[in-house]
Amino acid sequence: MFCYQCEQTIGGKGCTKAGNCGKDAEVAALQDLLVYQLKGIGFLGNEILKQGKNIDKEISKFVQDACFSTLTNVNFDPERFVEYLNKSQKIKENLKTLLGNVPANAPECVNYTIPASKDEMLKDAKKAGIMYDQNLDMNIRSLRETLIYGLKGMAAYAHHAHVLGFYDNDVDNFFYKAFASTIDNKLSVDDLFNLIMEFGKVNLKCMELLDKANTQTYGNPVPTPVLITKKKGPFIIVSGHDLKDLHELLIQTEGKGINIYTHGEMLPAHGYPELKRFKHLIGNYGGAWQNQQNEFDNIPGCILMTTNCLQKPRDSYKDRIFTTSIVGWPDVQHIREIDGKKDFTPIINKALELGGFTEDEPEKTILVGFGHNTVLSLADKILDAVKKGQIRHFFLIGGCDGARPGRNYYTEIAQKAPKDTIILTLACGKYRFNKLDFGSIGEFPRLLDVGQCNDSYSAIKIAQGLADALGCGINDLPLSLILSWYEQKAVCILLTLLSLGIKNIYLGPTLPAFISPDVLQVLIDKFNIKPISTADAELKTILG
Ligand code: FS2
Ligand code: SF4
Repeated sequence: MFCYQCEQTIGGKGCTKAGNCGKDAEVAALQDLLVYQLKGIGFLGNEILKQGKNIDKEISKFVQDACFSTLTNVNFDPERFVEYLNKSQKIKENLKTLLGNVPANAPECVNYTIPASKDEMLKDAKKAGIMYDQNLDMNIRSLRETLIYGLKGMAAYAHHAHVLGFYDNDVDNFFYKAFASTIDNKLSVDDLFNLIMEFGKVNLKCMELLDKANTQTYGNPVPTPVLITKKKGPFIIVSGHDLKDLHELLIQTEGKGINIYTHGEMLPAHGYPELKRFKHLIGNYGGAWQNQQNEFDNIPGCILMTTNCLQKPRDSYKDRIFTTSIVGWPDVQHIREIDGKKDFTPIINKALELGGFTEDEPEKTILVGFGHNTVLSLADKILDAVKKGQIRHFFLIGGCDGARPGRNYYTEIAQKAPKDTIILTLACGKYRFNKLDFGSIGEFPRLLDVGQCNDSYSAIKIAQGLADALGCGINDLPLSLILSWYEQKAVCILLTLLSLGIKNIYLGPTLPAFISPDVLQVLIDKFNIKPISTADAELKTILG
C-alpha cells in the first residue's frame, strides 16, 4: 500500500504497510481501486457533459459518496468497498450507454471491468496505486493528488447538502471534469494549478450550498451555552458532522428517557434552533477525535458515528458503538437507510440496557453559536470597538485536531493572544483551548466558536463582511489565519482560501507530504503561505 493523504502519514512520507489511522493494506488497495473507477467514471461523465447531456443526480450522489468513503477515518470495512466497487461498475456501464461511443484513446481505467471476487480486485488494485507509474513527473503527481484530496473534502460537504435535499449542478458536474483531468496526460503543471484554483471556487459554492442546507433546515445558529459535564441517565453520544442523523435520532429518542450528547465536530449542533429545542440534547461529551479510545472506554452508553473521525474501536466498547451513512468498521453494527428512513431502534435499546451515568457532575458550560449570521449582525458594534482601539486584532485559529505533540502550538497561541484580540475558531482543533476562560471585550466573548470544519464558509463570510464594512480587502483586515490540518476537508478549505487570493496563512503542524517542493514554492511565492514556527515568534510577527 501507499497512502500519504493525511497529516499523520508515517514518517511524514507515506504509510506503506498499514496506516497510522488504522487502515490496513486490504482496505487501502480497495480504496485505490475505487478512486481508479472514479477516474473512469469522471472521464465518461465529462464526455457526456460535453455533449450537453445531463447526468442523473443519483449517479453524482454515488460518485460523491464513494469519494467521501475514502477520506481519512471514515470507512475501514472491506466489504463495504466491495459493494461500492460493484456499484461503480454498473454506473460505468450506464454512462457508456448514455455516451454512445467511447473514444478509442480513452485511458485504461475507462474500459477496465471490476472482477467478480475480492481477491481478484485486490490483485488489480496494484495498477491503481498512487506510485504505480514510477515515471510520472513528481509535480504532476503532486497536483493530481492535491486535486483528488480536495475532491474528497468537497464530496463530504456535498454529501451533507444532498441528504438535506440541496444540490448544485456546477458542484456535481465538477467532480467529472476534475477526475477526468487526473488521467489527462495533456495537462501541464500550469493547467493543473489553474484547475486547482477553479476547484477552490467550486468548493466555495459547495460550502455555501451546505450552509444554505443547514440554516434553511435547522435555522441560523444562535449563541448557546452547552453543558460539558455528565448527567445521570441512559445516553447516546453522537459524533461526526451529520446534522440530519442527529435530528432523526433526537426525534426517535424523544420521551424515552435517553440523553443525547454531542461529541467532537457535532458540538456546534447545539446552536441550531431546530436542534436545541429538543430538551434531551443535553450536552457535549469528551474532546477531539483522537481522544475517543480513552473517552469511550467502558462507558455505560452508546456512540453513533455519523462521519469521520472514527478510530479503531476497543473491545471495551465495540458492542456499543454504531456506524451509519458512509462510516464503517468491520463487525461494528451499521444502521442503514432503507427507503429514505433510518431506524435507530438497536442503538436506543442498547443505550437503555446499559443504563447510563449514575450521577450528575457539577455543571460547567461553554458557548457555541457564532456563525456568520450572529457575528455579522454585530458587525457595527465590532467595527466600532476596532475603531476605538478596544479590539486590536482577530485571529482565526481553526482546523483539525490530531495526535502530534506540535499541536500544543495552537493552545499556546490562543492563550498568549493579547487581551485586546478576538479569537474565532472552527473545526475540532478548538478542543485544544475551548474550555479555557478567555474573558470578554465589552459585550463580546473573546472566543467565538464559528462551527464545524463544514462551516468554514461562515468564517469566509464573516471576513468578507468585515472587509466590506471597512471598505478594504480580506488581506487588509487586522486578521490572521492560523490553520491546522489533518485530513482532506482541510485540503479543500485551504484551496478555497487560496483561490480567493487570501495570503499569509500560517499552516501546521507539518506541511502535506503530497505537496512537492516545487509546488510548495509556488504556494509560497503566490500566497506567502507559511509553516507555523512558535507561538511567541508568530505573535511578534503578526502584532509587531
Ligand atoms: Fe476534525 Fe476529523 Fe471536521 Fe476533520 S473530526 S479532523 O476529519 O472533519 O475537522
Ligand atoms: Fe496513512 Fe493517513 Fe493514509 Fe491513514 S489516511 S493510511 S494515516 S496517510
